[in-house]
Amino acid sequence: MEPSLSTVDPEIARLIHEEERREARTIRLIPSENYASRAVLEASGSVLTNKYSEGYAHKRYYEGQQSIDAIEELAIERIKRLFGAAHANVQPYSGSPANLAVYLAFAKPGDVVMGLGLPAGGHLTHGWGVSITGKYFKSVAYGVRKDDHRVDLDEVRALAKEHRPRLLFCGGTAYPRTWDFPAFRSIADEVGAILVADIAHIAGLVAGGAHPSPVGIADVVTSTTHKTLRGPRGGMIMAKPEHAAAIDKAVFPGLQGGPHNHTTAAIAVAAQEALQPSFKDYARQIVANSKALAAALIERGFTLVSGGTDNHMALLDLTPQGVPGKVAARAMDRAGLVANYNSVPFDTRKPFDPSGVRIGTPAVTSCGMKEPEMVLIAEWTKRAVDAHADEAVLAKIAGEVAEVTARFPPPGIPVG
Ligand code: DSN
Repeated sequence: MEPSLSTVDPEIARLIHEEERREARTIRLIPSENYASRAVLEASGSVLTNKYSEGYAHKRYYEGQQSIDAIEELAIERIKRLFGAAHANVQPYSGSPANLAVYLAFAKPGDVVMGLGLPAGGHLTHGWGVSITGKYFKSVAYGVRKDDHRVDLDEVRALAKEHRPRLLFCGGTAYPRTWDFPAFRSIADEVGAILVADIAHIAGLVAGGAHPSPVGIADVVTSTTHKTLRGPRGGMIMAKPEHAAAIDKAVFPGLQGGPHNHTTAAIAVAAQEALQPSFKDYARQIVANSKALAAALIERGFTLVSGGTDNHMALLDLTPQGVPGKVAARAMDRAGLVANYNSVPFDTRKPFDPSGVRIGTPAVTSCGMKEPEMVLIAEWTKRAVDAHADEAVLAKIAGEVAEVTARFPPPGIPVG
């Protein structure tokens, strides 16, 4: 019998076990995180990690693909069925490589690209300056309105007409409101741009019918697979039929080598889970929880960017509390509430020391928490932010959190 991990490498085994306990005993509020199921974790930790498979099913550069071809075809077929997509590529290593493949498929260095600016809730790979996408392409960022923090479609249209982008991105990482994909389609058509919807954050909501779908509207839809979709860490691209060949060529051989077959299998499993009727209930409950949490926070005096949420996340602007986002997020962490500090639109502080904290409900919903628990989370958040320098209060909250999380064990984790 081969020695187990705890025999071969007790240090790593211990750290993994500690992480299991941390994940089980704290409240996971980072909106881009979730708990993958045991089935997803099993596929992800399988022998498929041993295999090289450059190419696509039945057109590989290595032999021995009997299982791999079938697995990749299943993953593609399920993703297409889940989203109603004409074409799917499940090989991107994650969301950023998926977006980079889109640049490679349609744009040349120096071309104009447009996306929501990072400070307004956009993603680095939508053309932000420090990313390769902002260095190799001429990036024009649109923002959100100062009064309601919504994307200003008039501004998007005016900028698009002025700069004629090759790629127009919609989607973001800290945008708590619904995306109007048909409106972006009409702007893209007016200026001849390729419309790219990055649904990394909301893929599970789209799959479950809790957010409108851009599939069939956008030319290309990119996503990660591990956020609201609850799969393994991975990426995917869906495209209209006329763009299928360009996307596939850009992913391989354009950008990547061999696909991560263990991830492909786990994406297939996650898609199978998301195709079950219960996933619609899950997606709906994520949004119901998010709205309940937002309302309970507002009741407790917090200011929310845009005044609330339509989706799985909310962004707290802690300027009125006079507590920097980083100080608040670290105090919350010590209290067992794991969130991340984040810039808010028009932030007067720097990105590494911003005014906001970003929270979300995909993970707590995976644990079975509902509206009553959202009120508890809001109350703990208030107490933790108020007592950010009081270790005794933070420890007391962490104890209360552990008592409640014991009643809501997360999927995929063998310890309580
Ligand atoms: N890092 C992801 C997030 O937390 O939103 C986006 O890439």
